[in-house]
Amino acid sequence: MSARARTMLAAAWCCALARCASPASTPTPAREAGADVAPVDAISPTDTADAARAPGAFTGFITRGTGTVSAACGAAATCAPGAVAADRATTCGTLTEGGVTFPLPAPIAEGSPADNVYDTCTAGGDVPEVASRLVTRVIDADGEVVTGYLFADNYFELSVNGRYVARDSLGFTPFNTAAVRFQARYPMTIAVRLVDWEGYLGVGLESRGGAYHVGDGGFIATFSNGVATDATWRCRPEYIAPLDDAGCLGEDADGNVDSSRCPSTDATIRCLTNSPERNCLAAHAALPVDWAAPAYDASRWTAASLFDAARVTNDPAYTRYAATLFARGRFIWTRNLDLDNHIVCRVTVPRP
Ligand SMILES: [Ca+2]
Ligand SMILES: [Ca+2]
Repeated sequence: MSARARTMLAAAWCCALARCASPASTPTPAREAGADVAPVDAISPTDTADAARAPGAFTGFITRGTGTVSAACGAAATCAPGAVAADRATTCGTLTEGGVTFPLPAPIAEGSPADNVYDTCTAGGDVPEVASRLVTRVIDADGEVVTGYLFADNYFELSVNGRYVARDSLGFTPFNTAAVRFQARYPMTIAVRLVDWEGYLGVGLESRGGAYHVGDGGFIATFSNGVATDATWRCRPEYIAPLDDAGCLGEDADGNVDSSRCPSTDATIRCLTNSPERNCLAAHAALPVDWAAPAYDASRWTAASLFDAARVTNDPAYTRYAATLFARGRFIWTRNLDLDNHIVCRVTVPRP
């Protein structure tokens, strides 16, 4: 990796660690809208020398093994006494390799969490009165007031027109359904950071019955102005794990990374049976710092992939509202629902 590339990548992740995740506080770099972060050379812990890459090969960063758990995690919540306890603790951490520190599983915004329509952590499940107590987040005072409902497996952060609106109140589990209200003008850019959370930070794994398991993601949202998650959204992965070998990753000329050719099941990823906490690899692609900004041109990002609800979840946080709040939406993600653990998606809609 060249010194310039390392500096650029380090700056991007230092920004992430400084919790610049709120798009409102993300500085817009002095470059043309639509320009992508300059590609960086592929690097592996086992091969740190600059080397020629095959055309179409991944140009991001590869790490090996788990990171360090942080003392605090902004996406963790303390459930009420007597509530359904989370079966998976929400932890955050970092992994430093090659002079670059990566936030795990993603940088977490410091902004206020969204209210919930369904919450078994701090409420008894359904919260029917939530719509009446939503506070409108004013992005543009002359804009339209919009109410949205969001379900993420496992975590979302929402921004509209480049400004932070709300984040998921529960990082890992239990699953929850969020409600938001904001006021914003058209054209309206709705952008989400999405995380399939993990129990073993840095290798994209969780524990299922004591065994290592590759969890999957998924996100669905509908908004009162007619917007809903569908194939018109554009998505890009940032953190991909677990991997045996980064050679399965592809990357097109527009910087779209594709992990769909990589082994993606518990049975086919070899490192799961070979001390995964030490041996599984992860890929980290650089995101443009202004990825959520209205001026950023995401038209060349890969279109969101659609997934059947049955492939994503059977949790009541979704199924109780599948035919009502979420009837107009589809579950979206990048092309790999299993390995792509931290992704971003966005859509820009003209005046309806
Ligand atoms: Ca959640
Ligand atoms: Ca996963």
